Amino acid sequence: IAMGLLFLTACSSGTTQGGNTDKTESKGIQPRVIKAGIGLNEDHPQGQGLLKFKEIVEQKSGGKLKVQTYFSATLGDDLKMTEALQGGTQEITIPSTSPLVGMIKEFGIFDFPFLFNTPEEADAILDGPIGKKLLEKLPEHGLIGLGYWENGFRHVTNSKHAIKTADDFKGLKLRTMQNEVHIDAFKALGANPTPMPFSEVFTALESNTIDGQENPLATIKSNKFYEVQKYLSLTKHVYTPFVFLVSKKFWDQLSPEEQKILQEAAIEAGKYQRQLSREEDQKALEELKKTGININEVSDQEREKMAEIIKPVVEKYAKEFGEDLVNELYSELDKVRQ
Ligand code: TF8
Repeated sequence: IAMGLLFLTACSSGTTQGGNTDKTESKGIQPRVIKAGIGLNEDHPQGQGLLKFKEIVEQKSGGKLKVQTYFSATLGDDLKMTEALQGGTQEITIPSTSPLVGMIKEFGIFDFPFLFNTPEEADAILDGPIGKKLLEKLPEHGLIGLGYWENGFRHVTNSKHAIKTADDFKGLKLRTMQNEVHIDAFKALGANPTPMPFSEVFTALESNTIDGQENPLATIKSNKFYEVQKYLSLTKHVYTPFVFLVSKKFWDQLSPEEQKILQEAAIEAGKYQRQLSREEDQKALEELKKTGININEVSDQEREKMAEIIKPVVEKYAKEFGEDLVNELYSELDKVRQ
């Protein structure tokens, strides 16, 4: 009896310490419905990764935690869904880090053009101390970050002409993400950047409100941009990640057991998602060739020229995001490259 009492006391003090009035630790796994929305389609690696996450969560929870999936921005664009997480009306979303830079400026280091050469370099930084440090900034904004997934290397499409040299950017009206590094980088190249949410891009291309956009091949394929674009130039000008976000309001109601299930599922599904994303990057190129869009390579020499033109922009933002952080980023990258 004495031991039983001791156990009960330990449990209840554990929960009051967490600041919760309900006894989360004794709840184990509760039946819950988790609303998860993303901006891209179900057939995109982001959508397939979310389905994998759902499968893992439902299996690990014995069917008690149900993940309701919403694809193709039906719940809104990246920023709107992130706000819904903060307000507690949606539980999960997986946005690009780029539009979150208005909230946490340091995420902008991942928007530096020509930073990563391979997806593996990105993995090492995102899964290492720098990636972790940035996830730790999320809770004060009402968000929990469970890790990074892959969006990938971005390439430019447009309706005017092939981009073969740095000069070819001049005068092009290009949609960018809502992100100052991207806006300033394209300005430096002489383009006319037009930031807008992703969900508006197809229509803007179709109506010629803009000449072009830039995204990874899987997205250009899945969202059928080849139907409204003539040229795809393999600029590989920047790698951008996704971040797996959970509403903190929701997270704080979960038992440690439930939190563990979501954390593990986000990582496990993320491994699957990255793998798929890399396979799809290759496959999408082959399939895009069949659509009739004009595809051209961009020489390393021209990509270096572009990087040179953008360098002052990167230097400006390195100061703004914190030189210690940026120096740490470069030295971590050096380690990975050895
Ligand atoms: C963009 C991003 C998007 C994603 C997605 C809609 O261009 O690459 O594809 O963030 O959530 O806005």
